[in-house]
Amino acid sequence: MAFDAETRAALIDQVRRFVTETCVPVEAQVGDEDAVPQHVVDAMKELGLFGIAVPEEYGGLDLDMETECLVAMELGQTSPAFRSVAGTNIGIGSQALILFGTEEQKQKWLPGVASGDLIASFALTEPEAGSDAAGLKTKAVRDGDHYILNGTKRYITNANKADLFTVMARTNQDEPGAKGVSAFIVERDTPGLSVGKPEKKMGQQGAHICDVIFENARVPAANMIAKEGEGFKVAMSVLDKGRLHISAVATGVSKRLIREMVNYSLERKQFGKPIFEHQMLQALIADSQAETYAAECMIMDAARRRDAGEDITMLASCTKLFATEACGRVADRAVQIFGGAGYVSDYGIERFYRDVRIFRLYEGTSQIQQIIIARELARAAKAGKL
Ligand code: COS
Repeated sequence: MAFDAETRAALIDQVRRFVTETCVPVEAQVGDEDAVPQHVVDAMKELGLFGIAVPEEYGGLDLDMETECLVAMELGQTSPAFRSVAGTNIGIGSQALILFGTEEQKQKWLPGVASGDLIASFALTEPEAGSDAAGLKTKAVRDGDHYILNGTKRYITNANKADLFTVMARTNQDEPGAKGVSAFIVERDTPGLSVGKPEKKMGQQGAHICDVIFENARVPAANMIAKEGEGFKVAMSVLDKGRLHISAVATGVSKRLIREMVNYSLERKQFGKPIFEHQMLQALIADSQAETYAAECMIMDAARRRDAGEDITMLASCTKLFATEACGRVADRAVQIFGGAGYVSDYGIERFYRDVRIFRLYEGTSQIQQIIIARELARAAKAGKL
């Protein structure tokens, strides 16, 4: 839904207040305890954050991509673990259902996804299939009006809280690539589905990733999303949108870190004056601002084009590559400006430094984004459209 400027500004303002008043005060606690407090989750539900991408008729806010990115940029201005609570409902966990689900499937699950009563998760990656997603091995073999799933999914965000999973599995065992893959909605209580223990991670404590294991899990054929053999394309379309969303979250973190750098360097004195007045530090801050502004412009342009119905596969990859790499540089500069204080945990800067590292890995590594960009250029050239 396209929002008028006033309604959109009010929504952004609400999210900003939620971030500063509810999330920021408990950032350190979440980092230490590896859990987001229930009152924060409840506040997110109240704000409707779980359903921002869900169509209105299923109880969501149905934001256009431009507004979703603005919201994600606000949510990024605190520990990314908070965004992750609703992140899979907003993005990769629910998008297959939203984009390709049947009316019946949507009615069954989307209202719960929108309210946050159902947590949706996206299960593509496997122990032997990360960047090469089309090489996935989880099998789905037809048995009457069910499919029997066997295999293991790895590093699945929110798996330990999920009520339903969008699972990509191979339905054609004679076709080893993308064409043999189908997508399913699999409910958590399906017999034969189990979830492993949360992994210990470098950062984003409070957000969890686990294995999801299928041992003869019987999934109704009615839970297939799109047609048999279309699951890989479903996953890639989901990721096109997810990559824009992640770019916005990363850029939100960059904005926060720039604020931290400026405020700290105006206060902290060395050589008889605030360190901000040392031009070498100004350069670090200025580069951070220029790169963050560039990322913001890319995100807004790509989001508007998606809203206008354009294919944004290449733009989403350009944006994710640039925004997440820029965020990594900004976090590194923030540690540099804080000096020793950036390396100890009291100031929270080292936590952000660890938190942002995953942005360059998940939903497609920077190298995968480069491959997609180059391929899309070659495709356009061959079609005479470059
Ligand atoms: N939207 C729709 N369809 C797409 C698509 C997209 N963005 N990208 C690819 N496809 C289609 C292709 O058109 C192709 O279909 P046709 O054969 O009918 O033309 C099919 O999907 C296979 O695509 P492709 O040949 O490009 O697949 P590859 O295995 O060569 O590689 C990459 C695809 C590398 C781009 C893909 O595996 C990828 O994105 N990997 C990273 C996975 C990832 O992000 N994992 C993170 C997990 S979630 S945290």
